[in-house]
Amino acid sequence: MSDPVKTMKQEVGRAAAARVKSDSIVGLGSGSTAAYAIEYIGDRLAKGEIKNVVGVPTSFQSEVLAKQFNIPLVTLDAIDHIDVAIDGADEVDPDKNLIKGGGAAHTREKVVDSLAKEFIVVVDEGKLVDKLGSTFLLPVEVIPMAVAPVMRSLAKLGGKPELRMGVKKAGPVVTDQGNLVIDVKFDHIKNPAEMEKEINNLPGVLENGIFVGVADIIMVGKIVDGKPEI
Ligand code: ABF
Repeated sequence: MSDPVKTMKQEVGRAAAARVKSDSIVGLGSGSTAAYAIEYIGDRLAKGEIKNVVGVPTSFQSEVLAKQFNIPLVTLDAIDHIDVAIDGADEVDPDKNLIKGGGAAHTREKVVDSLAKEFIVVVDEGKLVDKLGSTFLLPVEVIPMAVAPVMRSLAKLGGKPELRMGVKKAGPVVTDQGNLVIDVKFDHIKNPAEMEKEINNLPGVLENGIFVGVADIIMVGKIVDGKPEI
C-alpha cells in the first residue's frame, strides 16, 4: 500500500474514531480502513479523551485488534443496543447501499452494523460506484453441504459464481462460522434490495454481502494533489 493511500486510510479511520463519544458501545468493523479506526479509538481511550467505551467485534480480526489496542469487548447477549458502528466496504452506491465481505466477515458485520444507531462506513473514493456489482464480486456465505446447488441457483440469477479459495489455493476460505464463501460476478445489480432478499432465501445461504438501508454516514478518503482529504 503506497504511503498516500495508507495515510488516507489512517485519516478516514481517525475521523470516524473522533465521532465516538464516552459511554458508547461501538461496533468494530473489519478490513484495513476500519483497523485504523480501532487503533484511534484505543488511542483516545489511552489518552483519556473518551471513557467507558466498549466494543463489539465483527470478526476475529477486529477482536484481535481491539485487544491489541486495549478496547474492552462485549458480546451481543450482554447489551441491548449499539451506539455507533464503524466498518469498511468494498462498494458504495449513491443510495448508500453497500457490497461488503471482501474479508469473508460480512455475516457478523451485517448483524453488528444493522444493530447500530449510527453506522459509519469508512472507504476510499475508489469504492464509490454508480451500480453495485460494477467492480467487486458479491460474497455469499454458504453452508459447505449446499455449495453446489447454491452455485447453480446463483448462475440462474445471472451471476458467475466461484468458490473462494485460500491464498495458496490449497483449499477454500473458511469463515468465522465454519462456512464457505461463493463470490459472484454480476455485471451490475439492478435492484439491490430485491437481490439481497432473493439470495438470502436460497436454501443453504447464511448471508450475502449486499447491505441495503444499513449505512448512515459514508466517510470517503481522497488523495488530492498527493495529500489525503476526507
Ligand atoms: C470489511 O472491510 C469488509 O466488509 C470489506 O470487504 C472490507 C474493506 O476493507 P478495506 O477497508 O481494507 O478496503 O468491512
